[in-house]
Amino acid sequence: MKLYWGPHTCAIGTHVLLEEIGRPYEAEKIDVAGGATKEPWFKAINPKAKVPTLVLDDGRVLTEFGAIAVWLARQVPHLNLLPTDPDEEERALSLMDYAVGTIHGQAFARMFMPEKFEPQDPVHQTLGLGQGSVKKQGRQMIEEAFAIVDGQLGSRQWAAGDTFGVADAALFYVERWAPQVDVALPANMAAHFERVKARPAVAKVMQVWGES
Ligand SMILES: N[C@@H](CCC(=O)N[C@@H](CS)C(=O)NCC(=O)O)C(=O)O
Repeated sequence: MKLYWGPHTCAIGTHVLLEEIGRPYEAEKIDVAGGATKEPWFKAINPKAKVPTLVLDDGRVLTEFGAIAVWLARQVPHLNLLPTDPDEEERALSLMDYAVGTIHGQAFARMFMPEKFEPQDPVHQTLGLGQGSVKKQGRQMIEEAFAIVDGQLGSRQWAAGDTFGVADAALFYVERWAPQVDVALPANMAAHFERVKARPAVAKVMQVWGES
């Protein structure tokens, strides 16, 4: 298996899951911020031009954080990365989808790429008129979403079930972005973030990413 990743991206959650499952893999760093995902060679692999992109040994290409996470979890059922209990499984998928689709895709995206959310007419585009309000909205969405996740985590060690799993990897990558936008993690999320970081697999990945 080969994971394409770029610094500061959500692909760290996938990298963590790969490290956790203990199967052989390669990880190739690409310059996402510099536009590497838009280059023809990368789009030939993943036309969506995004990381995480996971290429399997038989050449199949897996995309989308949640889909890759579930696929990886199913390779190693004994690790319980996705709970088998239907209620806990729903909880894991719900939290993961909220982290990926709403917290990342809606809220952080407004902070990181406000130009994609502001009106596309030449006046707004030239003067950047809408960016301030887009960022403000993004911050508010992050704070509201963090409060919801914090309440759902409560005193639980892990997002769902009794062990680390796919939802923890998703929460970890959005928790890690909080300082970049100067938003404080609420107490339960802050404790969760430290718990995830303390895992040997996570420490190893963070070292590779130059974040330890
Ligand atoms: N829906 C995708 C989102 C992935 C995504 O947004 N990746 C970002 C990095 S965090 C990316 O590759 N951006 C490159 C670009 O847009 O040029 C998923 O869940 O995997």
